[in-house]
Amino acid sequence: ITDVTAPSDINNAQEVPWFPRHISDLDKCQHLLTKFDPDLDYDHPGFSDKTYRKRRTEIANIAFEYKQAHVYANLSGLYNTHACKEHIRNFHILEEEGIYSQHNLPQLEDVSNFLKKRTGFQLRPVAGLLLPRDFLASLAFRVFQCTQYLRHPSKPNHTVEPDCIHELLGHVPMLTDPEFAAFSQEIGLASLGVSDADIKKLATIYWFTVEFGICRQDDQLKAYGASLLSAYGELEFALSDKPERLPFDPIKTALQPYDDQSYQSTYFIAESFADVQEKIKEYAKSIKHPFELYYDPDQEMIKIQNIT
Ligand code: HBI
Ligand code: FE
Repeated sequence: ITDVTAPSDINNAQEVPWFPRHISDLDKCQHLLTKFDPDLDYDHPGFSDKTYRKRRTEIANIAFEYKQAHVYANLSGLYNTHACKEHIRNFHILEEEGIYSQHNLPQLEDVSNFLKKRTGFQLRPVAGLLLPRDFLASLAFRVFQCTQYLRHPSKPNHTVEPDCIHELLGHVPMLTDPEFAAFSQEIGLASLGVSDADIKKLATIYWFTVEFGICRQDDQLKAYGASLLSAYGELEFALSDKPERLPFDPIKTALQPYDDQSYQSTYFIAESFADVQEKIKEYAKSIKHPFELYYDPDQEMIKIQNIT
């Protein structure tokens, strides 16, 4: 298979939204959603807190260390009973290798190097919540856009926007699992060049799997979603008998409305990551793509296979 198509041909040929072709194009995938920005969102818990907002732009880690340790201890105490085995295993490895500990906020580069060796995923710093299209496109390259600030200390157990506790405790241990990494990239690849309506559906699938997914393991329900694994209260709630739980089915899941301000009322159950990956692959085939594409990891480039 050869990559016969110049990017300009693609954009001229039909109405295809721009998408990144080379890993360096992710420089152009940095459009922030302003919705939860503490400088712009009146409801943000840090909106009227000038000191907090200054810190957010300066990314001063040192002052946060105590709070970080508190959240770390609370959450990691729940993992043995509430997290899926892949998360538990990889979290241990991160601690054993000295990358994670309760009293030390790791450097992005150290975590990224660790991940890259394990599954080829790498972290890249991002200033806040990205547009779903940009965020999903990164996953196609096995790049995870990682925030570097911490949640406001007045609300240590929950945050509506991503913060580095969410990324490091929730996402990174899961991206260390090969099957999970493959399924994350699958969602990313499925998102390239598709319509806004299809992006919305894929973002919803991402929401109910990578963020809020629950899976069955040894006849028990365990969390694998990063938003559950980084939110002390919701992790317990999600596995209790209170919320509604449905089997993961991409066609139905993609249409499920959700609330991004508080606990979910519905969660979707996966039989395994391999199963989710297969179902997403299948689902991706039903999305209208202008051409087939795949990722070439050697050149860090998306290759187009044909244009119909
Ligand atoms: N942006 N920085 C960042 N981190 C995320 O985890 C994230 C995002 N934008 C959108 C998003 N997650 C998802 O919830 C989906 O909309 C893709
Ligand atoms: Fe997330």
